Amino acid sequence: MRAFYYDNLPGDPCLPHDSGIPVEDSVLESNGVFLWNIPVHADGTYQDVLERAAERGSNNHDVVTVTKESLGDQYESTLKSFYGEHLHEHEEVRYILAGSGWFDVRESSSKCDFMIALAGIYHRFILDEKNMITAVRMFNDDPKWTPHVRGESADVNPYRLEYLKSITVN
Ligand code: KMT
Ligand code: NI
Repeated sequence: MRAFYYDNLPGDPCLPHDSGIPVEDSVLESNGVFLWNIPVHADGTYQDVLERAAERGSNNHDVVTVTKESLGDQYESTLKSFYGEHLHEHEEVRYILAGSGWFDVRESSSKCDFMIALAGIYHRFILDEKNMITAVRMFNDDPKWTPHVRGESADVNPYRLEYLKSITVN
């Protein structure tokens, strides 16, 4: 996984948009984004990833593949909802099994990358030029995917306010 500052230039959002300025892990962590690269076991399982997620309260997971073929009619709308900048009222916990894409806070995620982004962080996601990613999504009890799109109402969402408070250095 490579983390870098977005170049903010117009153009195809699937391209890297790499400003050339890396983001240190400590900066990501102080903003509530945690990254690891944890190999899949030879038999295809990833129990240690699920255990780490469980330590943070995710007791359940599913696997999603984002491609035109796998999503069919839902492809465009799914990508649109991922790419609109949003927050969730829960952590976004993802482990990449195959493919690649961009998480903005802009890390390039690829195989075996494991990411936790705290509740209340604005983020967006887009596929890269290869147009394919398979991710394990970890969650507590039932899946809750509701995106709260950046705006006046999400800006004062209690989870947003709590997140902002948690990253304020005293
Ligand atoms: C989200 O809510 O932003 C996502 O689930 C990103 C995509 S995981 C392939
Ligand atoms: Ni999200």
